[in-house]
Amino acid sequence: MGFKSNSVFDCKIYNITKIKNISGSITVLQNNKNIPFEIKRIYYLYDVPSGESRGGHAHYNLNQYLVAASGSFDVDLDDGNSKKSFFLNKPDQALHIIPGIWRSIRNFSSGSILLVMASDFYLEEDYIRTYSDFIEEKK
Ligand code: T46
Repeated sequence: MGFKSNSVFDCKIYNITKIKNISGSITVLQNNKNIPFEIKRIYYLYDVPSGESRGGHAHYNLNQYLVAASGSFDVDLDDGNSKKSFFLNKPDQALHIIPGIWRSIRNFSSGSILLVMASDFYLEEDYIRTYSDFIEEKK
């Protein structure tokens, strides 16, 4: 496992326990318990206009859990060889994106919220923002 060899087939959706009762549901993520990396940053995307897409980059080192906290969207992953798409629409499911994967997120439903748990702080130097650079780096 590593930036160059990481594949879209290593990115998976994990089911997280939903604690449900008559007054609603709660889902919990805890470091060293049910997430395979230590969370250093949480951010969320919202107010995405209809037809807009996000992402369009890869990371050298970042691990992320993506959750549809509300609504739904499609996540397209590309490792330079293979592509795989995921549909997220459940707050008790998380998509793990490992380093070395190009991603685009599209088809945001109205009012949707994309919650991201990340393994590191915001570092612009961890981004590859040009697809041709990504393909070069994966060789
Ligand atoms: C990813 C997808 C799902 C910050 O200042 N701090 C942050 O932690 C983040 C995430 C962004 N920013 C700034 C940098 C840009 O000026 O917010 C602006 C938009 O960032 P970006 O174009 O990277 O946004 P997305 O939605 O395309 O990508 C983000 C994450 O950057 C990325 O890691 O996987 O969400």
